[in-house]
Amino acid sequence: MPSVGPPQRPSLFVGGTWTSGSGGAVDVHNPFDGSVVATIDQAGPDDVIRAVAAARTAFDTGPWPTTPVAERAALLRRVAELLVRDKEEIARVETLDTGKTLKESRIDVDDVTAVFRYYADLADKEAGRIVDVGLAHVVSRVVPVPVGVCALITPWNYPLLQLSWKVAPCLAAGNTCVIKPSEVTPLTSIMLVHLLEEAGVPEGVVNLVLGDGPTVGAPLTEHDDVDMVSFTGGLATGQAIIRASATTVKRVAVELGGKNPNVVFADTPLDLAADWAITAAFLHSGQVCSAGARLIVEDALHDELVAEIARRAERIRLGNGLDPASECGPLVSAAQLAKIEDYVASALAEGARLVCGGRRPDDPALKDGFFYRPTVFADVTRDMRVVREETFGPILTVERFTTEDEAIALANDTHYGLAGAVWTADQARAHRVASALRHGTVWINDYHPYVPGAEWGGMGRSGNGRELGPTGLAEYQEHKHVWHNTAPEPAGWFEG
Ligand code: TXE
Repeated sequence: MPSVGPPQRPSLFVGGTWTSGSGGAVDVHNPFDGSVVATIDQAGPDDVIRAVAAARTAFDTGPWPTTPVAERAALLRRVAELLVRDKEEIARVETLDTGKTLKESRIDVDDVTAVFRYYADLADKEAGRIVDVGLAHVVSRVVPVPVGVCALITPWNYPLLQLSWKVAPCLAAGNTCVIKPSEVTPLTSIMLVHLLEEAGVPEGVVNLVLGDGPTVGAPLTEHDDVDMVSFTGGLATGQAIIRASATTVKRVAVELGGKNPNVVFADTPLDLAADWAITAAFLHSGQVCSAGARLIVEDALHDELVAEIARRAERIRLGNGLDPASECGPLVSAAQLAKIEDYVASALAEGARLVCGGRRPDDPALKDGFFYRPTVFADVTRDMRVVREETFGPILTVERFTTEDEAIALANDTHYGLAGAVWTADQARAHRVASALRHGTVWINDYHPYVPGAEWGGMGRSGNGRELGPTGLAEYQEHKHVWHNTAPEPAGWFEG
């Protein structure tokens, strides 16, 4: 049945049944005006234990891990069809939950649909391989097998999209899972689980628990019966998850954000550079792990570009994500707004020059939302917190360079390494700089695009493992070697 409206209670999904949790119920609020969008159930520790047990049983007793890949792929394709059917409603709920514009939410649902299709196609082609060991009586096969029970823990900025990058390859590979969305934006994850159920996912294969990190996320990462944790979120949480996983030696894949350089050489047309600088930095109010938050500009273009960016940033229309006139919605929460205000205060205290923004909007229509004006700082230095740390909000810092080597050194001077871009009309230079950047994704004369077939992930403290592409499927597989001796003879090693 098509989805109508935000999801209703009961909202946990355990062992194929919708159930309320022992953690009570909470309201989910719209970051635009604080209104209640939905009321949902919260899991308690006992619900986490039940969900892991259901996933364990479904993995150990099947049939999902041994279901032919063509059937698993068919289920993913059915999910894609249901996403197409429910696109408008899911996009609307994503906007109510996150505050992002409806235009962006619609793109997210299209991207999610493409991800399900991509992994359906890829799973269909999974063949393993034969290794020729040069012995006529031996068959040596390497076969991909699922890892087991996977905990999929997701953040609030791209709730549905991030979940699809995990759950589609996880299921394609034959695993079972427990999904734990961000407590801040859980609604479209609940909707997606409804679609997975409608598409016919067997009992216990997909489980959903809702709640915060300490109560619901942490026990998942410590549980003996969870074989793998895939996590996208903040650096500190990722570090805690890696530590928690050590006891049971779980497989861990983490994507922990970035502090991404956007390098602009002076031969880039001013309009193009300014347009893409603000798109890179302020899309979704900068709450994007790959946001181009560090603009690094060649001297000759610096002053003119900063002035043009400020002119454009001042004109960005903030508003209700459901209003087609809005170009940017609010920040997701009061906590995120407070964090941004703190970064702005620290930048000013450390001597950065405020070029524009640096405050909440005056418009009384926005007073109930978590809005913050797009903010640009120039004359920053590399040791400032605002340059080193991920702010995850509408703050752009601008640094300048004279030589190509200097640009590269600045762009790589970060503990993170998720994404970056280089803008220049000189194609040879573009490729030299792109090769030198230690970042998981590098764009040349572009910013933000990604495709399901190309890997996504970080170097350094941006994380380990990859999502999307063939590697995004391999994360959820063990590669098992089966050696078959068709004519065994005594080893003759010991005399016996
Ligand atoms: O993320 P958390 P928060 C960055 C961004 C942001 C900061 C904090 O800089 O300002 O992180 O955001 C669950 N064990 N990113 O606090 O806490 C939590 O419930 C297991 C970058 O919202 O990392 C949620 O489901 N799980 C980022 C998820 O982890 C735990 C996207 C993410 O929340 C847990 C979002 C624990 N101990 C924020 N503690 C990106 N990489 O794109 C929390 N969680």
